[in-house]
Order: sequence, then C-alpha cells, then structure tokens
Amino acid sequence: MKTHARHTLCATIGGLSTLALSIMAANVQAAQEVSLGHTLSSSSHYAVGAKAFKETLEKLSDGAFTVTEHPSGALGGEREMIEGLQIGTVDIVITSTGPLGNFVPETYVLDLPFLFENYDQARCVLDSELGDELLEKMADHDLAGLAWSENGFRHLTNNERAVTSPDDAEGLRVRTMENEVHQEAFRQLGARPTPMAFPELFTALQQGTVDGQENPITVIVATNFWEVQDHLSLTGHVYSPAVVLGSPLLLDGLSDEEREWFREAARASAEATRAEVSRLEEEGVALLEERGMTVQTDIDIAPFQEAVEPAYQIFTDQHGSEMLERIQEKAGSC
Ligand code: EAX
Repeated sequence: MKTHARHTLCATIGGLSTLALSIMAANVQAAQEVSLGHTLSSSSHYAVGAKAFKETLEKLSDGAFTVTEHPSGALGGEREMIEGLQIGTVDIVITSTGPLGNFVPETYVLDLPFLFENYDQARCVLDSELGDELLEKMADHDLAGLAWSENGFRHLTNNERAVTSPDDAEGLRVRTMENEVHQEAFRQLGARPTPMAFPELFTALQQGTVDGQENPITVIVATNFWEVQDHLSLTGHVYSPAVVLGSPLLLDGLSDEEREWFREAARASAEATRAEVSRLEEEGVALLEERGMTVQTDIDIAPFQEAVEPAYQIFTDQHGSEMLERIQEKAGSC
C-alpha cells in the first residue's frame, strides 16, 4: 500500500512536471524571435534606434515577439540586408537610403545633393504625406516601409588635403554609397566616386584604396574613422535619410494589430535615433577634433551647390520631376 501510494505520488509529480515543461515550452514557442540588422556599431544612433524598437515591440506585444539586434554589418552591408528582407533571411533592417534606390527607384529623389537645408526641413518633409507615399511605394518592391528614421547630413573626410572648395575635391578617390545619384554628384564635383559597401570601408581607408569618404558626424564617430582619416570638411552636401524596413514575408503573415505594433516600434525607433543624431551633431565635431582631425567648419557651400547642379538635370531626365517638385514645394512651406 505504502509502495503504491509512493508510486502514485511520483507519477503525479512526474505528470505535473511534464505538464509544467510543456507549458513552458509553449511559452517559449509563442515568443517569436525577430532579427534586426544594421551596419553601425553598438554605440551608434542606429543602435539607439534598435533598442527603442526592441523595447517598444516587446512591450506592446507583451513578450510575444523578442528582438535580436545584429549590429556592425554582422548580416552584411545594406544592399545585402535589403535583399535579405525580400527573401526573409532578416526581419527588420535599419538602413540609409544608400542602396535603396536600386530596389525602390522612387526613393532616389531623396538622395539629391543639397535637397534639404536643415534637419527640421528634412524631418518635416519625411513626416508629411510625401514621406508616407514613399514608404507605401516600397510594398511594390517586396519591402515593407515602416518609418523614416535618420542617418544625418553627410560631410567629407579624406587623407589628402583640407577641402574647402570644389577644386580641392578634384581627383579625390571618394568612397560613395552604392547609389547612382550620389555617384553622379561626386563626378560633377570632379572627384572619383568609388561605390563600396559600408562594412568594407574602414579597411579601404586604412589601406589607401580610397582617399576619402563621406558620412554624417554620428557615423564618423561611431566607426572611429578619425583613426584612418585626417581631414574633415563640414560640407553637409546631402541629407542621408534612414528607414526602418520590414520583411513582407514576416509582416504579411501578421494580424492587423500585430503589424501596428511593428509600425509603432519603428516610429519609436526613428524618434530615438533622430534625438541621438541631434545630440551628437555638435559634440561629435569637438570629439573628432580632439582625436586629431583637422576640421574645416566655415565652408562656403554655394560653389559646391553650383558644381553638383547638373546632377539634378540628369536625375529628372531619368526619373521625372514630379516628386522632386512636390518635395521642394513642401520643404519651402516647412
Ligand atoms: O547607414 O554606407 C554608409 O555610408 C551609411 O551611411 C552607413 O552604412 C549607415
């Protein structure tokens, strides 16, 4: 009898623990892992955005989704990651518009040099119905545009000389993003544009494959480019938007409510990233000077603007002028 009772008890405990384990397993299974990739380091403005995305999505979904960040180009460059979204090997990507025009040509308009005058204007246009329209266009190209985020105004760095005029840029081998509008602008400037994926850039600068590159202050700081570049010129020659993109292969399978959580998480991510860009903009220049870069702050941008002007005609010949005009009009009223 005693033995029987013990057996029954053991069986009950055994049964309970099996039950408990299967409940736990069910919970683990219910939490769906979402991968998020970007090219910048974990001290960057994209990492700040990734954290906000993770916190917001995990909170809104009450833990049903967990986000794993893959920074520093661990999943490849931005072009590769965008391809990854289309085939479902990554779920969320924070990327500049650098290679995006190769997939969604409608976004090339945003890459025109000197399109926006300042951060407020760029943010105002991207947050308007025009920004929404461009986000929606992405669905036609197997991408889900979730929110406009920010990379920042791009400035030129190089190892040859202090650049203060277009003449100084003549002949410089400048790494550009894999973006035809940017490449054209640098050709017009008289430089030799060399498109390259971001994860290859540090080594290319170190080995002298290229003389220079251009990126926002936040990127120059977060990637330690001051270690391999001597001169910084605050040209602010183009505003570099970033965008939070999702894989339709994930998002199309979700409920409306779930999809809205992803959108909200993307908006929170963009807001946090923009705040970090603003914070680092001035602080970053001082830091780069401290680290030994010579910084040209007082740059007359009019001759640069004039030099790259033909890029606009080349752009409109290929892509039309309608969206450009609407953006310029909107920017004027921002
Ligand atoms: O989006 O490729 C670049 O220069 C970008 O600015 C960088 O990957 C961050």
